Amino acid sequence: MKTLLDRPAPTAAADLTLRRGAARVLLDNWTGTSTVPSRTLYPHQWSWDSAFISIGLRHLSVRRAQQELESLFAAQWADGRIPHIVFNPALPHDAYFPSPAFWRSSTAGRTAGAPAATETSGIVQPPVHALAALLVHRADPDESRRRGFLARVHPHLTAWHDYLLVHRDLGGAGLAAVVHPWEAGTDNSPSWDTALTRVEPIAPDTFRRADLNHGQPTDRPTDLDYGRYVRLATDYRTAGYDDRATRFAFAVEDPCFNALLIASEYALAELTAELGGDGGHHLHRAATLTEQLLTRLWDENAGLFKARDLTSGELVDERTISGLVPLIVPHLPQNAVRHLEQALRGPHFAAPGTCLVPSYDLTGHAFDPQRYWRGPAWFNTAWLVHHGLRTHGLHSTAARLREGILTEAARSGFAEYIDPVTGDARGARNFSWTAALALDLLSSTGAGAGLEEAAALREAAVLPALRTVVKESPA
Ligand code: 9WN
Repeated sequence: MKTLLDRPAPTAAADLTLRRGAARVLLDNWTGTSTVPSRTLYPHQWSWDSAFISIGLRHLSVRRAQQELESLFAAQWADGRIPHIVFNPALPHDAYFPSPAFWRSSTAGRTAGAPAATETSGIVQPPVHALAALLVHRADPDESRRRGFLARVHPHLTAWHDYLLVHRDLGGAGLAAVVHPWEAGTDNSPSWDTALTRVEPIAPDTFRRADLNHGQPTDRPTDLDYGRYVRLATDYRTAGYDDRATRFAFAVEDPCFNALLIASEYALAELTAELGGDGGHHLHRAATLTEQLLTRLWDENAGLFKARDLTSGELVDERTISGLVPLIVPHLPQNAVRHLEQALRGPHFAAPGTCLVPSYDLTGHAFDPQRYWRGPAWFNTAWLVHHGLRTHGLHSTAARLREGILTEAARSGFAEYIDPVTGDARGARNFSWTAALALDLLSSTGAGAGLEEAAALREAAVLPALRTVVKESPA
């Protein structure tokens, strides 16, 4: 079993190889308008994937990073929701399940404002988008201003946040609720197990999973999980994806989702100010959300955040990565920051064989190092924790995590996730956000790359060559 001390010190040559490999994944997974998470397992456009991808892509082509976000926003519903999948009409219907024929967004979602000419899912994913837009802007503010990027994305981002804060405040306290495990992004987390027992699964012979054509059954959710996922989505569709009309069998306030909303509200305040407006409204919302996050989801005894099940009204008694991601919230009380850093170093999350953060408590009753979101370590959540550690000035822990992310991205072939104990690659390979976020960390010392870092990067020898491959056309 490897430890951090066994790792060779990173060399410039190793970094260059990794940078090239990451860029290659992003180039290969580009469809012409956006990037698929994986050519095999996830062949359409996913919402929070595109946000993470744009954060890496900005180092390769700012224009392409802008397009990544804008192609997603083009599929936004009139009620403000940004769908979790935008389907590529050129692919056969059985390329992914649930397919457009299942969601039927353009017909079943018409009243809720689904686009008429694009097929999408009807649910959402965590709101990383404003944060991503800010980072894309910062990569080259002159180019961003010249192309009017912020002015175009700003209305989409405000409508998106308004949707979450108005339609999804199902608990009535101001936090946004998720109504399907896929909305949390941590789909198969043990945090959802109890809530899902209340959901009557649809019989497995009534639908055909596509994920098992490409993924190992031991890495993926079970048929019973799928039966429940399909039931929840079917019920939402039957109610026209109307948040007021649906009787949600699953409704949860998730700390990761809401922490990302807070970070994105801060980003939106900055974007608003950059456009000459007053960002005060967004700062106020971020502060109120932070207060509610602490009041409703902080567990002082456990020293981390937990999800709140809105049906039982109780906190879900599981320690998951979602409870650590709120480190990205800028104005957390010092006590919470201290507890979260301790949790990262303690027995529940300090993985013995890798430096990434497991998705679930290593000592937890449901821990499974292979099955997705029930133990494996993911690169996007590690990047978010890294961002949070830097936000709070915890630079040495952040540096350790950064090295872990880069080492494991290289070793795993840009895997979707890894076994936190052995470091073995799991899920898809050549996975876009793994490549994008590795590229981001290679390209900057932190998530909020400043101007100097972006400029230094543009001069780096490898990127002009890669730009030729990208073949940017003049705007
Ligand atoms: C369902 C695309 C997505 C990620 C999610 C991850 C997984 C989909 C699936 O893949 O979910 O949305 O089919 O399992 O859990 O976080 O966005 O990469």
